[in-house]
Amino acid sequence: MNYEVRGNIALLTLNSPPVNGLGLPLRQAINEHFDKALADDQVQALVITSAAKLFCGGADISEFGTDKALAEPGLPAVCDRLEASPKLVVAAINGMALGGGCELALACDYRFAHPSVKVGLPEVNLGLLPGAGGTQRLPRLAGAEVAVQMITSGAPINAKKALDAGIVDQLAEAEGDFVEAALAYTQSLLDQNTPVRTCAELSVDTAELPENFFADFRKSIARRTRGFFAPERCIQAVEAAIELPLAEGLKKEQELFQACMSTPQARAQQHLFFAERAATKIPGVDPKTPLRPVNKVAIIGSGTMGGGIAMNFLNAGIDTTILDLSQEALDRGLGVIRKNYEITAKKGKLTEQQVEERMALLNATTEYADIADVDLVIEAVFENMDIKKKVFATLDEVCKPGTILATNTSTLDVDELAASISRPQDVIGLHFFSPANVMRLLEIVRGGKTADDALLTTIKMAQTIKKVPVVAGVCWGFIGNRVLEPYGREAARLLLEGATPAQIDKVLYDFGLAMGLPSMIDLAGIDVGYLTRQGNKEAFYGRDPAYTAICDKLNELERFGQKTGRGFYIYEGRDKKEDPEVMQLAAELAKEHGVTQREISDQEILERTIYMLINEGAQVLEEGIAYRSSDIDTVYCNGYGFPGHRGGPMQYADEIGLDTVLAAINKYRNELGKYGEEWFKPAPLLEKLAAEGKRFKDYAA
Ligand code: T1G
Repeated sequence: MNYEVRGNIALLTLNSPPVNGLGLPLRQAINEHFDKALADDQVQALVITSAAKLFCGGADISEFGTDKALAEPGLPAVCDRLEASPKLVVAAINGMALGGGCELALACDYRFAHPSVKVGLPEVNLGLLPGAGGTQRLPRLAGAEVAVQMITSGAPINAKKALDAGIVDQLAEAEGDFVEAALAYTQSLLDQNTPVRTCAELSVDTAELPENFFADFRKSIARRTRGFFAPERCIQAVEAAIELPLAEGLKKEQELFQACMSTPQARAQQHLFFAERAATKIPGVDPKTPLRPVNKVAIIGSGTMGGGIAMNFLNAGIDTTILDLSQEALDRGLGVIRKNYEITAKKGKLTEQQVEERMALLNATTEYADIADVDLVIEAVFENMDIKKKVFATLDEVCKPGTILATNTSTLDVDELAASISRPQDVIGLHFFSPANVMRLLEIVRGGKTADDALLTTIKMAQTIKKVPVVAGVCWGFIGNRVLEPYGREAARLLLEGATPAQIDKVLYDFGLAMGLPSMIDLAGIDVGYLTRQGNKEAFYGRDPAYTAICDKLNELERFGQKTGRGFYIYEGRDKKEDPEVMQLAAELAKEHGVTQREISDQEILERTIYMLINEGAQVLEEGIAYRSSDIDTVYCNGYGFPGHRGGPMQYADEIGLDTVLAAINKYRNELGKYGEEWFKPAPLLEKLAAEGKRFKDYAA
């Protein structure tokens, strides 16, 4: 932290890379320099700003769970001291102010901000609530509605909105020296004998608060926050700001904060915060490796995936060319892209001008010669190896040296594709998830010969297009679909053994998944699953014909799911209902395959589906397909609807104990006869770590 006195203003500059995290050292520094300014008679006011591009990223999350987080001065005490200052304190918000960083600013008397900044309280994304006065000061400055929306969504707001809401008092000019402007603003407050202004003197203005506001607000977020512990406590804290004087409200906030901090959910969500960032670090690869440029991109295939992939690059302002075999296909594909943008614009999330800007970056061609000079090509053609090899052979001939050649395959062998051309070092898998312009996850499949710079370039590219990259090795299904497979197998098997689709769906929905497996298969298409299985017959049919029986039968009956109105369920409009025919079918298939039907408990359904998913995750980890267990969690929480409040399958296993998972797997191995012996083999790594009393997160290959 830097300290200097300019005239009669003390300038305190936060300078603790990477994000001015308010860990113990910085909290101590703020206190020390604050005391220094108070003791200096020349100093009449203080300005707090940052030397970094952002103002402050909040409390130091890496301190949570350690003594440092509780060591004095705690962040609440630092904020309370700023608020009680007898000398004027101005927060000069030069960049992003999040969490405790925003609370630090709220504890100052006035807030001066650069027009480009954003302020927010994202603690709810970490399973917490603002714990340094944010839930008490923000409602007093901006009102309960703005406050409860910001605190439960965790979404930052821009400087103009913050000014309108009363969070920021004055915006700087966009150009010019921001610190000088902040000092001049502060001097003007002094010249006007502006008094200190503490939130303790303010009460929450509820005059405009609609009747039943909080009850209605709770209903409005119920679906999005289903299963999460923190959002309700956020609301209770804001209600306390209305009902209690500041000092008591701050106490209530601390109680609620500690209640959140001690939950497995908080551990899970903080785990995911670091997991997402850890996934961009590749063992053995120098992060300073120079990257290849990605200024121009081409997408081969203008279908649903190709169009969705293209939109990601258009949104990032990158020149994008879509190539397809016919002008008709191109016209259809481009029409879908424009329509998608127009729908987004109708929702107010894009302006007409922004739509046109995006469309202006989009080129279309049927000629490979037109994409000779692009930096990255992503093929999104039919999921067939021969077709993909033909595309790659042409790209190999046409594209300039150094162009990264990516396949969007979801299961095919990237190494086989790479070996079919002259430059395997340029080949990589970029597995987008449908809808490709919406889903955050991007599995980056590193081939055996993929060059390090190509790999790091695609990771950076993923972040540029606002995806969450996770690097996977080459195997069937990479990380996501590979680990999903035994989970799907158990759900299908349980149907034969007597569980109903609705029972399985309810167990998994109540666990926190966006939807259970029968519903997910009906949504994705039973015919799609059937086709995928034909591409890997050995894996799906080689060991147990019963395992795919019910899905194959539904496919044969052309019950493809939602798209045909019948699958595991019958669909009438948006309603779905159980179909006795499906249970009858399951009973007949069970008889045919010698499977005994019985009453199955919810707990067995949960354990057999989730634990076998975890078991496969352990295999993937041991094989090095995933570098770390948290990569598997990042995949599952960003691409497969695994509940964020559980932190992902591997974090969940670590939380309940690997011995618990292992004991259950061994139980089913013994209880399920031949099927159990065949399929419930514990992964060696799971057995090893459980025996050592360790967690998956303790494992590094
Ligand atoms: N604590 C510790 N480390 C942090 C951090 C934080 N708050 N924020 C970022 N990092 C690390 C991150 O792990 C990465 O490390 C590096 O900094 C760069 O981050 C009492 C309790 C600020 C918008 O939730 O949203 O305040 O991987 O890659 O893209 O009420 O970081 O390089 O080793 O994300 O420029 C609330 C979390 C905390 C904000 C910058 N604050 N951070 O994005 O960089 S709880 C947050 C972010 C709290 C109080 C409560 C983003 C960013 P490494 P990055 P970026």
